[in-house]
Amino acid sequence: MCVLVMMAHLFILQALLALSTALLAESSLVRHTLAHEGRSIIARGHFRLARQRIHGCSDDDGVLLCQALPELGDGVCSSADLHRILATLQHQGWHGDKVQLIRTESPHGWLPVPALQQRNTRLGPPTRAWQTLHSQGLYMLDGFLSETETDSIVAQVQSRQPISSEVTEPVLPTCGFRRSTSWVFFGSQRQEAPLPIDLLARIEGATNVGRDHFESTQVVEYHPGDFFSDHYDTGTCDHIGSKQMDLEELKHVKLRKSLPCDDSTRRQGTLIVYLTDECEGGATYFPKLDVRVKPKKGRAIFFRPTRADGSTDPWMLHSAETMLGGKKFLLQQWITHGTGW
Ligand SMILES: O=C(O)CCC(=O)C(=O)O
Repeated sequence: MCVLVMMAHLFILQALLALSTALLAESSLVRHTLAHEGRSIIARGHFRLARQRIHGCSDDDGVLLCQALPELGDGVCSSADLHRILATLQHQGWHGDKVQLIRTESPHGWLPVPALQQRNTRLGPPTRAWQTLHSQGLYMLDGFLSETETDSIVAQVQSRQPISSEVTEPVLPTCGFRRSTSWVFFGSQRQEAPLPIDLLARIEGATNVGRDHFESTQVVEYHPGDFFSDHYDTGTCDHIGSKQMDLEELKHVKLRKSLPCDDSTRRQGTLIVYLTDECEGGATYFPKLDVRVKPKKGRAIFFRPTRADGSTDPWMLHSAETMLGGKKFLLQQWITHGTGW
């Protein structure tokens, strides 16, 4: 009897062992599959110029699969790209649509982001006041500032010293080029004229984010011929750094080891408020959503350039189309995941 009981126990033990080994094998298979899929999803990039070969990438029916390319974030150009784009721009002069020209000249600007996947739409607009322009996360709110407020900002800001950005060498090796004029307001300057005294409180209410995440507030002017080519507003990543690079360093940027772009340095929100409406050209265009927003006094738009983990949302690529005539002023508030300034 005793021997029989012992044999039964042994049998049960063996069966349990076999079952747990099978379960372990299954779960490691699942883990392996997930890791493999994760890698291939992360490594996918969109490539717009057909039949162009890039070292370390293979073409999969129009989608470039790059195992070796690091995920670079905000569209990094090599120095050769930068020089080619600048030469093309200079050759064309300052007339015509430079944004489109740069788009076709800078393939790498499109490479480093993950493939377009449907964004988790649960996030939604920051408050119910916003109208959804695109379900991937672009929102609009008319009347964020009154006409009196927009006119007053535009009239007063011009008596201050602006910062001009000329299209020469970009400060960072991104493919985003711009020409515009900005006025930057830091700290308590944001609660004084020419900005409305309660501006920060209003932005907090509309975006649902506290002011300690706000960067400086900017007013930007575009003269005819000015523009800002495709970019993501994501903020810098470790591999780019916030310092200026000289041309020698630029050459090596693609060879650097990819460092994660964590959420502390990147932007979780962009709020743009248009201060004028009488311009020709000069719309804000989201090429991957094919949505074009025309400036209108007091109109705000909001979108999230990165996801909660700080990774770039490829859908949010956008540009300021070339101003062809008239006047364009806007107010802009960038919002970081970390602490602002
Ligand atoms: O001027 C615009 O319409 C867009 C501005 C913009 O994208 C930016 O300043 O980051």
